[in-house]
Amino acid sequence: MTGERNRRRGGGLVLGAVLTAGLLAGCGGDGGATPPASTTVAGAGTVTTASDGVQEVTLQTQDDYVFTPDHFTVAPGKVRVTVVNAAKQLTHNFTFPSGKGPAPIAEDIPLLAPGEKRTIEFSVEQPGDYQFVCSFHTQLGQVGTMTVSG
Ligand SMILES: [Cu+2]
Repeated sequence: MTGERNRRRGGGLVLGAVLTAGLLAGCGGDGGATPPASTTVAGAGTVTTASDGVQEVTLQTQDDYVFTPDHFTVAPGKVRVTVVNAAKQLTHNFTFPSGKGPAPIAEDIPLLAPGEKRTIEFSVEQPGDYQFVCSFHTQLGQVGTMTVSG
């Protein structure tokens, strides 16, 4: 059981290394690739209230396995989350796994290709910590937390 999980995780890391090697090999004589982090969306993770009263926040993901930021806090009510995939290579998604928060959140982004951005809107009432993940890369640590304040 544990061995199988370790093997799968190892496979993911090897794949990541191959992709990285491919990127490095492909950059030729142009002086090197631009690090993905330099494309961070301005204001990522800052929760603002839109003119329609809905709380808004933008998260980013890229060719590593993280959400930037991986934590944000909202008040109970309507929330609009936009996820920007700044990756050149990796397709991600965004979902709240069932049982990982005080109440279920059914809204998700099933597929987010490189260069895409998508927005979902949902309501939360129950205070607490809601885990969100990219289900493709959960085992590589692509997880985060939305806190609903009390
Ligand atoms: Cu992912």
